[in-house]
Amino acid sequence: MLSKINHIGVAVTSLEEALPFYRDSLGMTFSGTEEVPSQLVRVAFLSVGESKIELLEPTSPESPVAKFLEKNGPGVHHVAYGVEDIEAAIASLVAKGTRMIDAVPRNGAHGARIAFIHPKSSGGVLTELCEAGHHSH
Ligand code: CMX
Repeated sequence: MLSKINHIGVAVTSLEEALPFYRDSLGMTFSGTEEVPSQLVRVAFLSVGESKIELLEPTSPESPVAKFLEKNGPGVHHVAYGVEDIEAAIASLVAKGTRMIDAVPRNGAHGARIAFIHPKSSGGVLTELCEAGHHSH
């Protein structure tokens, strides 16, 4: 069902403050920032080989990432797996009793379609399914 780890999401208070470590100290390839209004975040993608890190900055106090930062401070926020067919993946998980945050996919960065599994159903690890868009990461 899963093709690979698509990216790892990292919650930050400021993209500008977090970027130099990943881009300059670690030397990862920075591919720009994008606002994802449906998730109330601004994201930056950095790649190393075929793996990616997604830095997440909240754009509103209502953002799930703002709540996460309040509770935990900056750090690893979610793991995203690539899927070929997100509706089929959701249906399969629901059939196995998994609690989805998104039973219907929503739009993520880079034209991807995404759906989150509730951390209560995945041992405390917020888990994302990610079906790549045409011009996607
Ligand atoms: N990882 C693990 N657990 C998490 C979590 C995270 N990133 N975020 C929240 N939780 C846990 C909380 O610790 C809390 O656990 P307890 O009940 O044991 O205390 C529980 O989930 C509920 O958290 P909450 O702070 O009360 O917040 P909400 O219920 O309002 O929301 C969640 C929780 C997971 C439903 C919400 O954060 C969500 O919908 N997340 C998915 C969307 C998202 O994060 N989008 C940003 C990413 C954008 C992108 O990649 O494009």
